[in-house]
Order: sequence, then C-alpha cells, then structure tokens
Amino acid sequence: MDFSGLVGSLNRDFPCEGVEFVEWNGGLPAAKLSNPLCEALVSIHGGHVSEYAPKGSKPLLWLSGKSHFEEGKPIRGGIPVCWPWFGSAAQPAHGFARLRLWRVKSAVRNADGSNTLTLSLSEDASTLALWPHKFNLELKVCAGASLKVELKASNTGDVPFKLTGALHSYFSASDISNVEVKGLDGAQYIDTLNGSSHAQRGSVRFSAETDRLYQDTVSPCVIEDSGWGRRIVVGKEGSRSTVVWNPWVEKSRRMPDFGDEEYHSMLCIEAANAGTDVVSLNPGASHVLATSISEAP
Ligand code: TA6
Repeated sequence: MDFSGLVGSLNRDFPCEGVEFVEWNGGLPAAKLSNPLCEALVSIHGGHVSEYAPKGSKPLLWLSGKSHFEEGKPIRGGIPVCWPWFGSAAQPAHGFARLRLWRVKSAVRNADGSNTLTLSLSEDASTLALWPHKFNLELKVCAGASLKVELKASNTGDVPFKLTGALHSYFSASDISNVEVKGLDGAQYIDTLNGSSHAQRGSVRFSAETDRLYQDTVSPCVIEDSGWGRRIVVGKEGSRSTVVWNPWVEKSRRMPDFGDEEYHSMLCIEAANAGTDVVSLNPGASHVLATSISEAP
C-alpha cells in the first residue's frame, strides 16, 4: 500500500517541532522524533516504538536486521504492543494490536524539550472477528532524556472483558554474555520452556534459551552490560509480571525475521500483564500499562 498520501497529510495535520512523519523501511508510515534530548522513531503500523537513542548514546532499543516491515506482520524489535492477549494460546500470537495501522491523535513538543506522540486504535470488523469486544487503545510515547510508553486500554462496550498483554521491549547489548539483569532477585518465575517454577537467585544471566515469566513483581529491572559499561533502567507501571527472553541459537534459526546469530546482541525485558496477572475491565473502565526506559548515569 502506498502511504505517501497519509504521510503528507499527517505532516500537514500534526505540525510539531521535532516530529516529522516519514515513509520508513519500504514505505511504512512512521513518526521520526528528533529533539535536543534524543532521537526516536515510532511506526504508525503496529503502534510500534522502533528506535530510541538518548543524545550522545548508542541506541537502547534493538531492531533485527531481518525484520519484516509490512502490513499484517510484526516488526521484530523495538517495543511491540502485545494486546489483547500475551502469548500464542490464541492467534495471532501476542494479539492483533501490533499488526494494525493506528491513528495519530496528537504530536507535541514539551517544555523540557521532549516530544510526546499519541496514537490510538479501536475495534473494527477485523478485530471483532478475532475478539468480540469494543475497545479503545491509546499509546502515549514521550521521547526525551528517557523513554516513557503508556498503553491505556478502555472498555467501550457494554460487557466486561479480560485481557493480558505486554510492552515487549527489545534492548541492544554488546554481547549477551556480558549482560546481567538485576531487580528480580527473590521473584518467583515460570520457565515457559518446560513449565517449571523457580525462585530467582541474584541476577539473571544468559547461557541458553531463556524465556521466563516472573510473577508478582512490580520492581524495575536494570540491564548491566559490562561490554559497553552501560546500565539501562527498565521501570513499569500497571504490571505485576515481567518477561525475560533471549531466544538463543536454535530458536533464532527457526525465526525467519531474526538473524541466526542476532541473539548475541539483544535481550527482552517486558512489562507485562501475563500469567496470573490478568486485567479485568468492566464497561467504561480503563487500565494503563506503562514502561520507562533510561540509561543510568
Ligand atoms: O516474550 C517471550 C515470547 O513469548 C517468546 O516465547 C517468543 O515467542 C517471543 O515472545 C516472540 O514472540 P513473537 O510472536 O514476536 O515471535
């Protein structure tokens, strides 16, 4: 589909210092955010924060060199919006929100020099066929010295519904062997590779496929990367579950949109509503799931 018309109208309809709507990676409509504090890019397809780098720093988010960039397919990397379900128990895996073209609601330059872009998504015939509920999703992305992403889900129908989901953030790493994740010590987790339950002891380190659902944890995580001498703080709100993932080599080879050796350069720390952390919304009610990402001094 040719998005040039849409990109042109977005630049006319939402003039804002530091925000330029562009055709990205083969034509997808995206908002390029560039201000004194950071560079970022948000794909309107999928409501998908895809790039974020504080001024003078390496990118904090990771993007696969093999990612698809087309309607109906998820972008591999950045911060996929997994909604209205997490996981592959229903199809499409991780829900439909990351596969849809969202709408731009507003683009502003804030007093501190950051930019905030707000996108929205609501039900249509294709979503109702997958999930029979009326909803409104609003994604608020504040890109500045740190990155704050808020996903507000509202039940606009007349019956209650339950949902799970995640802001499935992919982070770049010098090498996964240089990385440890702090903040989950003592938390109980499910190893989703075999369903076993464990208590986390100390930091999380990676030496094989790692796919863990930590429950009853609200704490921020810190990604310590000794290769780059860098610490990334990943905070969250509206979430009692955190997912930690690295596919390692065999799973990487099975994913067509993931390079066989790319597992060395990434990890996921996901602010989730998953497992027993299910959100129930009555008609008119809303839930906000948020994550904040910053490089520690
Ligand atoms: O968050 C971890 C996970 O659920 C893994 O099991 C893996 O499937 C990953 O998400 C990626 O899922 P995707 O549907 O984006 O390929």
